[in-house]
Amino acid sequence: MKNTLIFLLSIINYSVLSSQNPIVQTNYTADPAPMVHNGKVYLYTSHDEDESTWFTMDDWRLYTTEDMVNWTDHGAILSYKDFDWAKKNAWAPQCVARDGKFYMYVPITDRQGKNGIGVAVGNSPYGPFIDPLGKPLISNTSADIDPTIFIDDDGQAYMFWGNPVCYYVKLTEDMMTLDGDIKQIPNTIEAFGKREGKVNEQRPTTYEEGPWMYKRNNLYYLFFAAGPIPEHIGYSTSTNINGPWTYKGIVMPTQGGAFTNHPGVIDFKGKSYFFYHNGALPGGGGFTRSVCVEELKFNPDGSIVQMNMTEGIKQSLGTLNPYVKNEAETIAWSEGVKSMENRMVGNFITADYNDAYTKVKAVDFQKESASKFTARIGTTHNSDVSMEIRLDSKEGELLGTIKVPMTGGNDRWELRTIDIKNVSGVHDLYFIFKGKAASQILFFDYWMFSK
Ligand code: FUB
Repeated sequence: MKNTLIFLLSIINYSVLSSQNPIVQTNYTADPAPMVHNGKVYLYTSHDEDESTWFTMDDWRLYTTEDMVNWTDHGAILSYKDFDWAKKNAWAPQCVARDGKFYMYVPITDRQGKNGIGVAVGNSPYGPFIDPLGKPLISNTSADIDPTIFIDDDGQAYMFWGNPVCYYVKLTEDMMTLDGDIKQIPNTIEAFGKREGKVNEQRPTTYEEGPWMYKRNNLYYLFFAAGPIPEHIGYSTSTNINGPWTYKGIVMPTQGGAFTNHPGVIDFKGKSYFFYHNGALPGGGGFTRSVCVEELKFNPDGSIVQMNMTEGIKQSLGTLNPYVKNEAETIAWSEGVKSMENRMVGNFITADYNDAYTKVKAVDFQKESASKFTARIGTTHNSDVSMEIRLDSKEGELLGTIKVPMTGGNDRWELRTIDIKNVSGVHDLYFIFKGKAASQILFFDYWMFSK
């Protein structure tokens, strides 16, 4: 009995410590829109401002990964302010690649207070993106939010969107022109299932908002945020992108402390992944949401194995090379850390309290030992500020401690190199930030090891 208890406690302890969801801890993020491009996942998100009590959302952020556990923060890559006609509400986006260009489709409220969908174009998935139309691509009704773009195997592009009904339209190859009339998927019980709870004339089915189009084995899957509020995620399928659609059930039930949810689905390195959001971070809730990811599994008949919100993907799909420059904002897990950006160094992180930390997973030091560690770092505080480098846990083996130089601002940085205890093999790496200040203890831009 005692042994069983110890075993169970060790599992619980391990699983709490190894949680990977939410995948971004340095900002509140929502409405995940993953895109796979050249062996990398580009995750575009909307962004809830800290302490938000409404959908206060000004910009869209980008995170990337090659291993599904270490995510690099690329900061805000587009703002509603980049659209001359926009007033507010940088809501659920999606970016797609076509012929070497990247198209960001975004819902925005215009200066007349009308909802619409804009498109911004970039030559790189990191931006910059510009608005070539200078006006919304779609602006018909208040339902015009939450675009999902899908390019079919024959090259035909489609946009689906809407709340409380789902519209769709073909796009021409330039991705910025409507090709034909806007249609609406009939909002029938057959297509979207019967809504539970109070009868609502406007919303008779479970379809609410946030559609995401996906295709597998010639079957089209329409994922969507489903009502009543608080939302769950449902899905419908069709053998034809023009329908008819058949409601197939729940992908993820209502969970996680946010009253909205939003699906995003990709195939990556032989697996399928389902992105969503909840309110799981400290201070989190309906207007301070966080993006999470689960592996998406299918039954042999193509139906989806319903899933719960869990601690996420724990197994890295690769290893990280410590002998090249690694960004401090490449993080598998962190506590007490915020990401920031400026012109001088781009994206970097700051620690908001003593013992705040970041963790990077599956770092491969190889057989030969690393013996030196270098970081670009700085602080505005005169008192003792340092950064510990530890292995495998926050209390794990101490490789070394860097005394952080008083540079005087996050526009002034120093490169510091220290000797460390020799290390080889594959390890999780922890950076633990020490200092007495009440916030912004230090600034940390990048790190690398050498032999
Ligand atoms: O994030 C703002 C809005 O909340 C989105 O557009 C909806 O899908 C819901 O998540």
